Amino acid sequence: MPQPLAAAHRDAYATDVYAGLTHSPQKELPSKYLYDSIGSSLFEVITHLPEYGLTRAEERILQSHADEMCSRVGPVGLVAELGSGSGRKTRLLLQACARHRPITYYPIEISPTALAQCEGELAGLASVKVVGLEHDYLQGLQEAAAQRTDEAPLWVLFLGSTIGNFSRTAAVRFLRGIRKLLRPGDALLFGADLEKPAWQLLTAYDDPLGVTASFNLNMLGRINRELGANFDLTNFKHEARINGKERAVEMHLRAMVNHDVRIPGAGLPCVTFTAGETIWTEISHKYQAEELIDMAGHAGFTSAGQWIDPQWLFAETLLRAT
Ligand code: AVJ
Repeated sequence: MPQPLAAAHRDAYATDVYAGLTHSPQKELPSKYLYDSIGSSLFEVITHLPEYGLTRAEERILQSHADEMCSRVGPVGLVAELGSGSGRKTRLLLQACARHRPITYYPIEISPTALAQCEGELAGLASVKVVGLEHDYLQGLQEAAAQRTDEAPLWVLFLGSTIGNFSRTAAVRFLRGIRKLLRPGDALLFGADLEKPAWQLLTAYDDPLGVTASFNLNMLGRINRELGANFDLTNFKHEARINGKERAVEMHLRAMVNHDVRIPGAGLPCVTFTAGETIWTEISHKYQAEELIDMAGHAGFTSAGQWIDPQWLFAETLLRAT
């Protein structure tokens, strides 16, 4: 009997937690696990913080240019979004597209709570049929692409600079993975945060209100809840740091005292932490605008336009599969 989806996800989670916390010398946890229902809610708050301008920058770009983007892509029938987000930004694009013809929108998301929220947010849009896909990105995209009924282009959205969580090499590999599922004429719109001064990145990823700290610490709270662990969150401190070599900002959780933690659900009876050591939880790469077009070129796309927000340097790049 095939395993129910939720159980399969739990096993993958336990396996990843095991691998990450036994990784030596640098313990790590994959950033995709920041987004359970508490983490997704905290991230939503982060997007409203004055210090974190990224999401609002992307919203401004879409507000001003959604119509133009849609006319450049042409009359699409299907829109697939990798990571559903809150739906606020997507609404602008879907409304612009659906003015030309009715469309089906596939939000793709492994988090059922995020998916449900997005479906709820966008359900009422005229001429838009919403079909959520609870899959990882490429699997979901394959599923969406299989639903084509005509020659109309498929439009893939990859917003919010989620691409920044991949290494530069993995990002190109991922773009290539998307390209393989597309036909010539299909389009990809992707958002990416641009390089900016260290002070600006450090306050954006370590805000004075402490929301990002809570967002990061929730990584351990989630392990307590879902894998029966006994992390004492007060033993850890949130840290944002610049990685100059990778042109990125990282998040870590720093252990403040020597102590042990038990994680029964991941098969870890005793994880030892030494005062001062960290768990690496996220890397967010920052780009140069032209570099993004280069990366896409290596993955089989050509640029159909790029829009940059001057107030918070962020680029929206529209690509066509060639
Ligand atoms: C949602 C991955 C784009 O990397 O800026 C926000 C997540 N991390 N604050 C980012 C995040 C810390 C965010 N992304």
